[in-house]
Amino acid sequence: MGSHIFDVPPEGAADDWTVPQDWEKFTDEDHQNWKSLISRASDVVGLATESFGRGLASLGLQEGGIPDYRVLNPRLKRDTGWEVVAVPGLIPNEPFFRLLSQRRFPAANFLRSAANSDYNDEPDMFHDVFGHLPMLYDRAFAEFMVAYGRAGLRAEALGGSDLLGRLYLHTVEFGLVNDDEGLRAFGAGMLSSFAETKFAVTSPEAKRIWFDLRRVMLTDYFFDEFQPQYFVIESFDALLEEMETTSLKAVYEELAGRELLKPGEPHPSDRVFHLEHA
Ligand code: HBI
Ligand code: FE
Repeated sequence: MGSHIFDVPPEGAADDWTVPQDWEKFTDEDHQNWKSLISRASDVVGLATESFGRGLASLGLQEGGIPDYRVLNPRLKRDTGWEVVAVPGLIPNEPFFRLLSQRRFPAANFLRSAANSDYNDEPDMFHDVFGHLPMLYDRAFAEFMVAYGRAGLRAEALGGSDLLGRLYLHTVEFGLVNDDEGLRAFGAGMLSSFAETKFAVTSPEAKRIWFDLRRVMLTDYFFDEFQPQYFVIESFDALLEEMETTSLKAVYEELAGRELLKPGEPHPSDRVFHLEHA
């Protein structure tokens, strides 16, 4: 597992766990590393939902090297109402959920090394800034993220944190959407890996199941290999609507103690998504 995992705020962190991005600390090598990551990743735009490409372009992420959050924020705020804040890595649930509920996206302040540019087992600045930020350009998705943060703050007391965490994983990290252009990717963990995006969106070998809230909350996952199944939402409006109209407290109670489905394990209620229906 990665080394940037914190349960106590590191030196220099504020009460909300944010740290200065300290953009000046990045070396020419870091900027080159960012440029090579971004240049390869532009292949995913054609496989991603429209708002991802719009966000990428509007944020100008493909120009220059590592973006300075002080330069990104006025544009991000104007376009989406969100801002990006630097955090030292994976932070505890409470500050994470609180930041999302405040439309402050927590992005790591370190970049993966060029050595393991293909995959890394913890969110770094490339995963956060390239994978997550452009998706905030979809209004319904951005509102879903706020609703998710608010739900997260309540979930701890209701014993629903793990269930909610799997909802996030199977949508915000590895979700697919069947939108006007057809089947497209929107999950950040997927979009920061061209190979997995290509597989999930185009391969006849990939297993795709229509999204079902309870099903995803009970589905375990891998974090170090391709997901053995992907969930397809019908739209961001539908995902937001479900988040805003479902009593999560009742769902947590209904699912408490239920055995998890292993990654890739089928369930009798699964509605298979057929690629030819895209
Ligand atoms: N959950 N508690 C917690 N803390 C994090 O930093 C965190 C998370 N879930 C997902 C997540 N980070 C990643 O998606 C980052 O890319 C934001
Ligand atoms: Fe992430």
